[in-house]
Amino acid sequence: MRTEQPKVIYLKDYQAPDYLIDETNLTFELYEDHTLVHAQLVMRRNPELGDGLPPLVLDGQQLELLWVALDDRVLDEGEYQLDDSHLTLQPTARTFTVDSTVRIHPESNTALEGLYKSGTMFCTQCEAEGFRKITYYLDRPDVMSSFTTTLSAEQHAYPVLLSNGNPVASGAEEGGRHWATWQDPFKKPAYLFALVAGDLWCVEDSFTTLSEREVALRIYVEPENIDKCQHAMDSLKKAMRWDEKVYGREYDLDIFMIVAVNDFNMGAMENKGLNIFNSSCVLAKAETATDAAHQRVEGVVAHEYFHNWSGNRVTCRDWFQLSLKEGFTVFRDSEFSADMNSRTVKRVEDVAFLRTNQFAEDAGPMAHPVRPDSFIEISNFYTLTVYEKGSEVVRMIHTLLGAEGFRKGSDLYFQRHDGQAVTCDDFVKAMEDANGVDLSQFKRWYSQSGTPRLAVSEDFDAASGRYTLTFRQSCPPTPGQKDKQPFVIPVEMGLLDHLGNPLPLRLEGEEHAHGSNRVLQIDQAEQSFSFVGLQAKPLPSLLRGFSAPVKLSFPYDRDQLMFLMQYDEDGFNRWEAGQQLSVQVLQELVGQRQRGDALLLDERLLVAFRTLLQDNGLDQAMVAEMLSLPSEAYLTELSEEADVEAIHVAREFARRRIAEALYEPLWQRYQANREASRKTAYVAEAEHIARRSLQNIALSYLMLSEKPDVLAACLEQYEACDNMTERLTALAVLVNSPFEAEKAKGLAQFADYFQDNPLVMDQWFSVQAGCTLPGGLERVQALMGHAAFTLKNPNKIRALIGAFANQNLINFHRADGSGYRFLADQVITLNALNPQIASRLLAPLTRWRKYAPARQAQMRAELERILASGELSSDVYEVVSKSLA
Ligand code: B3K
Ligand code: ZN
Repeated sequence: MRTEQPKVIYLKDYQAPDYLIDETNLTFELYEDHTLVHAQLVMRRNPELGDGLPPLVLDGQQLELLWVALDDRVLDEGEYQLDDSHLTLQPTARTFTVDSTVRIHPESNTALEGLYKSGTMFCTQCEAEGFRKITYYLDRPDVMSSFTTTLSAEQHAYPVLLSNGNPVASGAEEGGRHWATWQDPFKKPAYLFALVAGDLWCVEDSFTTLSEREVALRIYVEPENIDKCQHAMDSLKKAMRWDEKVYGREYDLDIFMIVAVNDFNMGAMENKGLNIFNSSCVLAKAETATDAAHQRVEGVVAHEYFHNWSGNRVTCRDWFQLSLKEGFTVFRDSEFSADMNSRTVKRVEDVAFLRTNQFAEDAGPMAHPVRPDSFIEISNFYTLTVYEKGSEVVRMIHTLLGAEGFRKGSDLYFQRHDGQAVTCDDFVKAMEDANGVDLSQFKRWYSQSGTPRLAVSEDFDAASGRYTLTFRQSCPPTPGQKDKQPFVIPVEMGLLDHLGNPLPLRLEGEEHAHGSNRVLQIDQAEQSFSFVGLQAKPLPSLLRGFSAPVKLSFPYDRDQLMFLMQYDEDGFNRWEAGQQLSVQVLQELVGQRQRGDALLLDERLLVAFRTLLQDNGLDQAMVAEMLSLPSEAYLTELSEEADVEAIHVAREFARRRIAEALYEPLWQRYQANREASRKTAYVAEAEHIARRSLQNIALSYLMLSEKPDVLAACLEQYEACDNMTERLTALAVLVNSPFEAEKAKGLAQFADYFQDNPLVMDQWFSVQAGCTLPGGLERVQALMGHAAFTLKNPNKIRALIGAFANQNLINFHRADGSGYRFLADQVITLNALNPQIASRLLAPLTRWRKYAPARQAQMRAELERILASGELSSDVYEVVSKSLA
């Protein structure tokens, strides 16, 4: 907890460290009621700084110092200063050694930061500033050291002892204990340190690198999960091969380990040679994990592996540079997933996620640049902006330079900075130097927050065959940033003729047309591009592949959108046209509802959906994506002032009309796909995933008809399927239906069968948390009393409380404010247990400006109540105070 006034830390105040740590030698004695940590730090004065010897200020929190020695001499109390976050001593020479022993309590660490216990196992999470809860240290990423780590523990309970690098020695001790020593030859910052001790089994494999080195691969799990590791292992090998092929990056140690733990604040952590994962991002098999979960495992395993170069070999100078490793690595993992699966589907999923969630963040009180310039608590900046928008920024560099130019840039970056802690500027500089380009204006993407708007208008001069597109960019004010300078916005585009054919593109001043797809570079507030040689007015297809994270507007009418849905050669923009059509139609319904008019769905949406369903030549996953109406959360993001009830009613009305009007084609596609699923054993591959996704969305529409045939089909799917993808959808559809008896039976059976599998129980909680029927809050409150629920496990909190507050908008925003009160109560409780989780859970309350005055007042009142609730963690304090500012 915070004892002093929280301090704001600024990028502009960055200073290189006074001292460096060349070697770190650690010994951990793990016991049930405490742990002793002995640290020996071989240090020297930073040679790049002056001659004097300033005091050495080591970071340390929640440590009980037993003794400290300087060059082997134990210091008296008067020879050092101790406060609740530092140990300060005075070196007397330019090189010296600091030894210390501290006592810590992993067994009672509920914040899951530093060294803690997950079940019976010891594990660590040090990023960003968790290492200071393990020992006194220079806990900052620009201090890189080699590590040697010895762990000792009781042999029977902790047969497996792991740390970073290579195992170098081990042995038995008296009293049933044993020890192991690990050595990591690569210098690294403390945030990449890891340790694991537990009763674990492992799945083993190996990988031969491009230069023919043999790497041992191991995935460690608790014994009951040993049958759920194959998918992660396959994903790891694919990722290793892909990084060699696409980036020329080889793995560097002789062993690569992944450990799955149940209690983890995030998805996973890229510790050198010893990745620690939330079990939800490792374990997957047909019977227990959905297609989405399989794809998440593949993506996260790849992400953490890719960090070995983008993050570990080349790391961040300071935490303001977090997107240097995260934005780049998200870009790398999304390209990997696109190559392993369907590229267009992956892009559609990522863009829908970005626009719903990151755009909301960028429009809210916590908006910050991809490279923030200040923070109170760095844990609050592992955000959608740093990760997802950061990835979009790297993607734009890739678009501007082309694949080859980008590769030249990444090669130079890795070669130039291997073993260093660097900045976002260094990354861009390598891209510039390798390609001879100037990206100085482009870098505004790193420093300016907010989502740019790009309004496009057209003009056609029939006499000269000249078609002009005019782009006007603007960016709304965000906290601390009123006026913005123009961004560099790459707009990939094409033009279609009246038959839907792509037109050759020739800009005024060019001798010939060059292809039918190109990237326009917008870098001024207002800018026009004229295409010449056109016989008739074309229809533009703009921002193909979502080539920039902007809100683009063009005055398409609904017929034009239907046309683009069918004919655009860019698959992403076919989906995008469908989304825009759906948004227009839904917004019209919202208006009707607000005026008290009868609801009337534009039949063109039904025509468009029918065409999709009847075309058997289309990728089924894309059909499923296109049939999915924009979420209530996205419609909220698009509203000036969101009307929760009207949005819900409008969307539900549209879903029912679609189900009614397209019952036949939906039923046909459902039956054909379910039939195919029945005949094929589960495989987590693109074509099969596509089939199941269309089958499942069809079922969820069909069930709205409440016909007995559909209920029977749903129950058949629920009972007879061989995989969680089909089973969970059948359950979710049942849970949202009026068939109370079947629902109760299904839920009970499911819980009974899967009660010992926490990850499956998470899905059981989520399905119920997401049920939009009235009484949602009461259901969630009741489920908090279920034996499988605990506030100590982040996955459980996300599955039940997080899913409720983020996805079940109609229930969370109940007019009496009880949803808000409930969430605030949970935040107050969690603030003491796990500040990082508490602070994340708060996000929906921070969006209060989106709602009508009555709701605003209720939400603000809950934020005020949290602020007044007592001693707040810096995590919760920062989010609440900024939201109220
Ligand atoms: N680098 C970790 C993030 C850990 C954050 C802890 N507050 C996961 C990842 O992005 O790979
Ligand atoms: Zn990452």
